Amino acid sequence: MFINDVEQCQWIRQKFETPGVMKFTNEDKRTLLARLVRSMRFEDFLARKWSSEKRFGLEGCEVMIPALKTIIDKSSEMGIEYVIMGMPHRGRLNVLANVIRKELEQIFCQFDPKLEAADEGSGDVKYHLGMYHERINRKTNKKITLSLMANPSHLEAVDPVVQGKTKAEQFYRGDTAGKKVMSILLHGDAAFAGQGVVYETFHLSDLPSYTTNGTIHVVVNNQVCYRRRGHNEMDEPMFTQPLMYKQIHKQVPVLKKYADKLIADGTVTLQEFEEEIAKYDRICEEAYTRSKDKKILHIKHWLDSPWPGFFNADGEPKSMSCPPTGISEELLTHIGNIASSVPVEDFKIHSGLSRILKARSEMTKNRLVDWALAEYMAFGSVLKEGIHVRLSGQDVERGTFSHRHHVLHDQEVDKRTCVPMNHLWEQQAPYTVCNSSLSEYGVLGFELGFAMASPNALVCWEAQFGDFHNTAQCIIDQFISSGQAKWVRHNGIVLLLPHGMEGMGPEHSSARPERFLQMSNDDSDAYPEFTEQFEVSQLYECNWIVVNCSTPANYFHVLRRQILLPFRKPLIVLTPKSLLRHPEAKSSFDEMVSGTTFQRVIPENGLAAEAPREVKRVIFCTGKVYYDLVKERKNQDLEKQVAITRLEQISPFPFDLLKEELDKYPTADLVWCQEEHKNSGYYDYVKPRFRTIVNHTRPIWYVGREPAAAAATGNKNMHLVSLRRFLDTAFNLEAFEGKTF
Ligand SMILES: Cc1ncc(C[n+]2csc(CCOP(=O)(O)OP(=O)(O)O)c2C)c(N)n1
Repeated sequence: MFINDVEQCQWIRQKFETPGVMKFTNEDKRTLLARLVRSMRFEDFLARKWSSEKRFGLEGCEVMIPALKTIIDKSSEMGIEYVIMGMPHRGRLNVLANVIRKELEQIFCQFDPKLEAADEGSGDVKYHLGMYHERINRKTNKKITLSLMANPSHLEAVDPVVQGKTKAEQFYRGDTAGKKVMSILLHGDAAFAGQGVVYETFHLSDLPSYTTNGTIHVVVNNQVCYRRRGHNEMDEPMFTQPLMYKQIHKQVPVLKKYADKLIADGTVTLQEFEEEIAKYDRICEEAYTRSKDKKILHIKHWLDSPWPGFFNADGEPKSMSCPPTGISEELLTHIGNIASSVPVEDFKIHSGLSRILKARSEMTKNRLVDWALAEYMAFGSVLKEGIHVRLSGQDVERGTFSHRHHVLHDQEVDKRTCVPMNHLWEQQAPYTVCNSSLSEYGVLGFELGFAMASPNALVCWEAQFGDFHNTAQCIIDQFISSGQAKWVRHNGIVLLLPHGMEGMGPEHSSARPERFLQMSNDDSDAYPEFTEQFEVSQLYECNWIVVNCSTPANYFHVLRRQILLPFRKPLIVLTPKSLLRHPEAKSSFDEMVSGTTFQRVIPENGLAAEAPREVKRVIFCTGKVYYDLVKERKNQDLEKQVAITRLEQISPFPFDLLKEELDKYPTADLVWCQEEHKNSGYYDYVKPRFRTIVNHTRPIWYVGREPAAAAATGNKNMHLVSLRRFLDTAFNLEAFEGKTF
């Protein structure tokens, strides 16, 4: 091991190399033996009862259990109240049983294939589930909370999630030095060495808004210990490692070795040792008998982050309504004024920034917002309601497109900064805006973990450009899209993904909305029943919400709705780039004041809507292409003939509002127009759903770019030619004449 810090080297010398430092008292030895008994006999018990089940046993490294228990004892002694753990499958049931102390019958009944699941969702295998438990630490007699986080098979993916949750627990307790909450991460040696996310997670350790002030890493190292049964109990390691496994089979188990030693030196008697074994075996047998009485499996009993008080006693949302998201004119003006000012004395900002703040001030006076100001108002208003807001990602403080400027930098005093959002009111929740390290997998995992700790925080992660989210794909697939289905765990994280075809090349263009939509769980073929609660129940049923707002006001509303809903769902927002400065992409306060709401669909409201029977075509679209379409329609003088309706919430699909829109134009042909290539964007998602609404009686024609392998062209001219071509088709009212569908 190479460490170039003298202080750290001295620490290791003192703690590990001082002669006699590893000596145990007799009491320590007896405790160690009793813990080894539990560790080994638990594995033996499972092996006896369920010999043909995969358990990912700990055999060969049983000492992990006493080691973890010692770490926890010592931490409790030093004042730790909460330990958050992440680990792979090997030895996990043993950790649950003997470290966290989950009731054994709850573990054993997971082996019963006949038990029905009581909770919604599709569940997960037992060695992935999480756990939360408050107990008294026997050594210190102090209360300690232990939580093991649910995780997917993907080794090490849970590491940043554990860190994020740990940071959040520290943050909400004001534990700035990490003296009360800590994390322990367990690793296999191969995964620890090979998985890049381990290093992405380490990398966060020195950043103020990400540090957890140190983590204990335990590497289960098969170069030192061994796996008696190979990867799992169904494996035959002799196939590939015959000589090594001949040696392994000859190994005397550590419990026997240690017991023999302690019996020989008189620390325990053989009888005491045998009684300890008999006692634990009896505990297992009794729990096994009790587990037989269980009729139903409750995955909710395996939650690693319960949110006390957020749901009702049955674990249901306290209401089923979308609260109003508009706010008073006075609040809008107040936030607008702070957003345009420098709320501390003697602080010199850059002249370019002065211009931006001046423009904000003008907008506020004129009762207008652009994207940045709408976001300011959304965040600022929820802070007033006591909701912590955290925005994390690369360069988020300034904003990749230099539009946000949430942190002001004094031009004359180095490192002097000011966050006006934290100066809104005397009494407000804190706003955390933090530039992350250059990582997506690690940072998105971290924010997801942060969002898990409390339902009363709006946690947003912004990708520098939307396409970079794919280096965090594992967090999206394994946790965000499916976390609730697998682990009944809600999460309200917001992903802000800059998206749009601006002729900037194959990268930086697409946040790949098609991938999010493909993973959305709403049924394309089922015509839903439009009850009064349709809008909110659709949100409750879905696995995540995907939106692409075309106006700042709608972005404001969707951010507020996210935190005001009585349940939590991940929100994927395709955010704009050029629209950030587009003169038309502004909203009036009128669209944000009390009484206004998020518009899932923005129907045509111009000339075409006045005489719908005269309309020849309805173009449905989402996001930025709307502005290109409106301009082109005006150029071609087709405002009476062509209606343009915007889909703002793409998933869950607003069947109800689109049905109204389709019914309104019974004789028009229907077009879906997108700027993305045909095999990307939204088309594959919206097409079957539109067809379901019209019961397959009317076609929905495609207008947009051809299918392509790369997300966008690298040639600016080709970009403009293809834009011209599809705009021409969109307004060619004969384009689909005589075509069959
Ligand atoms: C990201 C990922 N890739 C591959 C696998 C498949 N896999 C499961 S266990 C394992 C070996 C892990 O070895 P090690 O980290 O040394 O842990 P051990 O099982 O030896 O305790 C592999 C490759 C996985 N679960 N996750």
